[in-house]
Amino acid sequence: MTKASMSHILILNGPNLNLLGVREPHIYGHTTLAQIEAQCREAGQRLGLEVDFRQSNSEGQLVDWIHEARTTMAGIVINPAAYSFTSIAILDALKASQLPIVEVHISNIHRREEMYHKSYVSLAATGVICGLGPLGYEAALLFLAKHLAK
Ligand code: CA2
Repeated sequence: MTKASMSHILILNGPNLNLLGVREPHIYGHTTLAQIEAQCREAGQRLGLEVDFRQSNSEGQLVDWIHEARTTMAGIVINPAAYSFTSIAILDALKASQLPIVEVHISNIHRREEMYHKSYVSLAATGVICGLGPLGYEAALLFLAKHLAK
């Protein structure tokens, strides 16, 4: 890994998160994904991290990006959205990456219906943040900055 990639963080967002701030604000709030990206870029600058922020509605695309991250990134922040509860493919890709991984959910998944309680992705995550709203992404970056500086 080069010196540049040692501070490079991939932030992945799963299906429907492109609708943030537009639909269902009572659950997910009024902040759009573009605003969360801007907050992550700002936090990254403060913390000395380069942030690569992406969203896809496709499971295969997310798996491909995780594979790519194995050799180019120092850590992953992932909000897998609905794939959290269904995707063994994403779980396996994350495990294979051998990178520090923070799973983020904007809402508190444990206060929601039972189908949202068991995330496969958590089995590969270094840590899990949920219910802090968009601030969860910044908290994840803060953790990774400290973890990578060790
Ligand atoms: O709270 C989160 O960040 C979630 O990962 C969001 C997922 C949900 O399946 C997880 O349980 C928790 C859903 C993202 C869908 O986002 C929408 C945004 C606006 C309108 C409709 C869906």
